[in-house]
Amino acid sequence: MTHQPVRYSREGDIALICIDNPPVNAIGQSVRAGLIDCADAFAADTAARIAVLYCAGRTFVAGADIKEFGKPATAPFLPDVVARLEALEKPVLCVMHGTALGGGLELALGAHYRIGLPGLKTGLPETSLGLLPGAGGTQRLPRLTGLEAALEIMISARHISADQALEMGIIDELVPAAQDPRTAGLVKARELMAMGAGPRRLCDMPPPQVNKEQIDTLRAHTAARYRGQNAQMAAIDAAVSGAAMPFAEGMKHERALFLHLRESPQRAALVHAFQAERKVAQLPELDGVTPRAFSLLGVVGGGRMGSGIAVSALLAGLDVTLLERDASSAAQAQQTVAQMLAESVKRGKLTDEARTRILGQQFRTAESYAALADRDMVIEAVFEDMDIKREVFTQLDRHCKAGAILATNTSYLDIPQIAAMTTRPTDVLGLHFFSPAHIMRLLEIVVPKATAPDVVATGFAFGKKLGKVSVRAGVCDGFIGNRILQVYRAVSDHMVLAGASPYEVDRAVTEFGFPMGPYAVQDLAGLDIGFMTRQRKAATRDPREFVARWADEMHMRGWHGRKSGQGYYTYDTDSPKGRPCPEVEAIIAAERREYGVTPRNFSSDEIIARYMAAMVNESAHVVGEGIAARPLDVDVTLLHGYGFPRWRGGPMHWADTQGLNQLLAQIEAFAQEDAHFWRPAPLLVQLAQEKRLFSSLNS
Ligand code: T1G
Repeated sequence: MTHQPVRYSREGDIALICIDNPPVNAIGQSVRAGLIDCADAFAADTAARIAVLYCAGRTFVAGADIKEFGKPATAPFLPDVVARLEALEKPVLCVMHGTALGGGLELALGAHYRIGLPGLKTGLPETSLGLLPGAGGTQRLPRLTGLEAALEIMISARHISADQALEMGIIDELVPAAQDPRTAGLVKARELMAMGAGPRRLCDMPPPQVNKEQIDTLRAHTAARYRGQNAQMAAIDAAVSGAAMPFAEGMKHERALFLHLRESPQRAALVHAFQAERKVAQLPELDGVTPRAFSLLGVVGGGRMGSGIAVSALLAGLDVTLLERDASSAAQAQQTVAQMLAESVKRGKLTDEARTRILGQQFRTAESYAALADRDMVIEAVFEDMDIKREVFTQLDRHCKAGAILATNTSYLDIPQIAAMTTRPTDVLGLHFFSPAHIMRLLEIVVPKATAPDVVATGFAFGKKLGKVSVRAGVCDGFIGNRILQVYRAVSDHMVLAGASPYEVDRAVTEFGFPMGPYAVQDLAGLDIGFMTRQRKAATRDPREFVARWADEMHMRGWHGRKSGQGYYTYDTDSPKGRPCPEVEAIIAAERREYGVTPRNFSSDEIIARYMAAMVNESAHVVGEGIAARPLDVDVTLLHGYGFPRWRGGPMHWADTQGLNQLLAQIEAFAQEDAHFWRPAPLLVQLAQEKRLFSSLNS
């Protein structure tokens, strides 16, 4: 018998409409059709006086089926399904549990009564997918909560809690104790019948009041906050216009806006990002491999990174022993961890009691490697120096139990070389966190050839436990993210040498959608970091590679960026965010003269064309060499670790939208200026010739 995603049944005079479409009861065509059939069955069932709509499984409907986007829309359409429910002459009660989101909340709003189970989260996150609520959410929710509250939910795309939903009137009642949705529905339905409750339709409620001044402010704020994005402004348009027209007209207006966004490149990019960050942990090498234990974690090094890693693990419920070299460093680490946990309490991620419990029971510092003997996994986060790593891994090898996993957080040192310092190279891998480690979600799992499959699987299980987005990386200088970063920073320097100012490059890059440009980022990270990287690479650098000397000159002057008040930008009370610095431009001009360069102008378009061509080309090298498993792995890395604008999907998704032939032609033209830097990636050449897209490699 084929699975029925929506089932109709009756208990006495109560009809039960149950959606059962794992894993999250997404509303695809079969669910929509099933709901229409059940609505018709309920209407015709003279013995049924009220209907309970609920879901089986872990959550009420989590939204329309994202997998259907990009394909032709198929009837019955969700707005019509919701309208069918709402129009029923007998009352419909909806029981919401889990994450009732998007089309799930809109379906619930089509019911006449709504109750929530403890732990319910709800909301209209469509704008995070480049859409707006397209099944009446922009019309019904404002009638329930008021316009501003509804718009805040749509624009922020945040999940609101059960208590907030009750307070806003989205649910009529929060069921006190954890019950299964069916039982809770039957109890409430009997109550409603006893009250003689009839249909209560949101479409019949008066439209929300519009405070023009507040809406204008909201429009301005949203346009600035979501610069370049379409969905948020469209949601405002749909809801505000709907408030000034009959319900049916408002629904038509919402539908037109929704269908337009559904076909937009931004929707395609955002859905790609959503699917990619889930697919990135799905790797054939992990199939059927059982991870090792990792609940007892050791961290070596209690600086910002080590403490951040410890806090990330503590927040995930792991037990952590943090090793420092002496009592004062251990005390400092203890203080850093306690402070980071206090910040988590302030951000509402943790209760004060939980923080006390963590510090009392789950966390401890130590000064002897013997304290790590019971650890399932140890992550080293000490200074980026091979001699120090050698000392640490020699000690770990000596003290850690057999089967313990030894991980390094190094950003660029040679992990196979570190592994060779131990007698257990199969148990060694890289876990490259991004600072601050307890906030940034990206985790590069760097896998030397010798690493055992269950060690890799443990890295991914550990990353999932910590709520990270884990990406598998092969071994090379900079792994995936930093390797690509170095190239688009280099192309920026090439353009600055040729005549662009650092400030023009930063402006073009922020207009493209990055939060900051490459020079502002270097100021933030510290120009001394860049100086040390250049020094490190000097010995092995290809002599054909251009390296700007102005950055060294700035370093010599003690200009270390934001932390010293002077970098590419000048930072002071007048310009806390930094202002261009004529002295920097003079230093750059002097270097141009040394190279005999006559500076020329660069338009923002040319800056972006070169910036993105360099980024895509290096990304294609990274995928072609197997450092990244698929193009989507590069997209996820750049989205989650380097500020790539999510509504553009990542460099490889973006490249597909531009056309690989066009990009290859640009790179080949640039290669006339510098064949070494602009060597076309073989994978890009191959795909362009075969008229394929990077996405064809994401399966
Ligand atoms: N459609 C299809 N599949 C979905 C899905 C959806 N809406 N949501 C999740 N999945 C899949 C997901 O791909 C994964 O699959 C599995 O479910 C578990 O998800 C008309 C147009 C609900 C909070 O934006 O936020 O309604 O990888 O790993 O961490 O106005 O999924 O196992 O094969 O994320 O527990 C609006 C999107 C849609 C919610 C659960 N709804 N989903 O998180 O599990 S647009 C959303 C989420 C819409 C209407 C509009 C999360 C979650 P696989 P997961 P999780």
